[in-house]
Amino acid sequence: ARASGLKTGGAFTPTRDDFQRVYNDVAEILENNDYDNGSYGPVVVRLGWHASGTYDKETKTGGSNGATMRFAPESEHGANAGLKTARDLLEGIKKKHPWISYSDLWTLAAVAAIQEMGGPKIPWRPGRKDGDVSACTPDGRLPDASKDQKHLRAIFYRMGFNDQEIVALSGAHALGRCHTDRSGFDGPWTFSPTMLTNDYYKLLLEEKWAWKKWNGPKQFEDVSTKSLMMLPTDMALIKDKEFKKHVERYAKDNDLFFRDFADVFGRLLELGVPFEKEEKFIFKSTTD
Ligand code: ZEM
Repeated sequence: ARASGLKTGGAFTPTRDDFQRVYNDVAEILENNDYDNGSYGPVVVRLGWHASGTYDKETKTGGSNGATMRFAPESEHGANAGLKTARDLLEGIKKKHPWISYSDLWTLAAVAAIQEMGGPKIPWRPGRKDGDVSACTPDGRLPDASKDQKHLRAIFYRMGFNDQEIVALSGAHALGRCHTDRSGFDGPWTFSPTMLTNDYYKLLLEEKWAWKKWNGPKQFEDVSTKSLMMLPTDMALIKDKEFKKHVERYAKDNDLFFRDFADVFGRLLELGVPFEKEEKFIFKSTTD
């Protein structure tokens, strides 16, 4: 007999072990030397964030429930350019575990990516249900990197987050890079884009940043190596006094960053989801 979820008349009640199996399968396909810096982890984190960050607390629309990025027009929104890579990658996992909803899968995969890239444990719970095209959110709910702190606050306050939480979430830019064929911007934020660390905050404070001279969208480069980048919205975190306070706290204390990031990223992935159960799972990482 199986130790976990029972199959009775087609209905399947997955257990913690079943979700851990999904985690393990995601963890196994993240590393790939033919892709970017050798890992799909960053783009999978971005998928989980963009699936969730559409939430509007006033109308209670958007959020990770529904996985509406599967459908146009949401899949075609400029902010989601390149995320097909992550959705297609996870399609193989969905085929192997057809009982999981896309919305649970995308958020669980983001949790797996954070943990496998050396980040903190992110408590996660199942219960998201997939929606249809009618639940697609209007364009413009995700942040625009060319803007300033006022825009950041408008976007993230709409989701229900405060200044400290905006700064904590932004630490995810330790991971991955910008692609000219996706956002138009170019380059990574840190020297170790497949490891979650507080380097994003340290580099923001310690490097000298200047406008990059090129034909692309306005972005910053580090003066000393010219190999790293910051978006205008990243620089807003040190231009704004309230934000900068938190950048300084996280630059000094990686444990504090990990604690706050785990808490706020976990809640981001739950925005707008009418969960029936309270219990959260903490997945074993492959390195545990
Ligand atoms: Zn990002 N992000 N983001 N972000 N992001 C990019 C890439 C990544 C903003 C943004 O415009 C961009 C958060 C917040 C914000 C990640 C995670 C999280 C890119 C580059 C842009 C332009 C896309 C490309 O060209 O491929 C803005 C304006 C934000 C407002 C604060 C939050 C919150 C995140 C998670 C918690 C990650 C992991 C990437 C790297 C993706 C990759 O493919 O490498």
